[in-house]
Amino acid sequence: MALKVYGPPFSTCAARVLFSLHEMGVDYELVPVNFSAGEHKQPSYLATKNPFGQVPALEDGDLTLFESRAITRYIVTKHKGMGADLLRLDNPNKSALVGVWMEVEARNFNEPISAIVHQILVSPLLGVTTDDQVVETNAEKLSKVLDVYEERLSKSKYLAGNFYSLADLHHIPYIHYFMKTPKASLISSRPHVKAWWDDISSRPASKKVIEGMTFGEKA
Ligand code: GS8
Repeated sequence: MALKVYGPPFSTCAARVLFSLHEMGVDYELVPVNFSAGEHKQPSYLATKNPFGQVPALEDGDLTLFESRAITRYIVTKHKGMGADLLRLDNPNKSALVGVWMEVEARNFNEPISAIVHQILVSPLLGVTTDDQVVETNAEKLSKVLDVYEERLSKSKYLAGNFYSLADLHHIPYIHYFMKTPKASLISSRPHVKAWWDDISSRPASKKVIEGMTFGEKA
């Protein structure tokens, strides 16, 4: 039985899981979760999929997981040898560097970029006015993070080294939407960051998932 991913494909966190499944060549069934109807807040969803009432959730046989980054690690570990070697599990040094940059994405990068995307792209869809002050504060924070990325990517092609890894992949969902905002120049004005983004977003697996990330509703 194919594993099941719960979540709308436009959701950044659900998409993060889909990128890893496509990279590993794993079949899956995408089970839509209707945000507008509040399906993710229903008692049965909370009890059996994700107690925090969010997407994604993953079901693989008896195993149910939530938290997109934990799910991608599970997929890559379980299907090691099938697709791209995205965790470098056989090499402690490389694997540790993948771990470092996965932490950087989750702790330094995600917060400012998600705030900007939500303010500029999501708020208007919800009838809420964009708070320019929040955008500017987070753009400043993101710039500082991207300065570190620019330096790092001038020394290696990808974040953890000269190999594509989950550390890179985890960035794709938010940058995809961010590039549709007037703040996209924070990426495109940094030559190494821009070259890295062009590279990771044009991988066949990336292109396939990005096709489904149409922004009609909420990211
Ligand atoms: C965050 C999940 C999350 O924010 C993860 O899986 O990585 N740390 C978790 N999910 C959002 C959609 S992300 O586009 C979500 O479900 N939002 C709806 C809500 O909170 O009601």
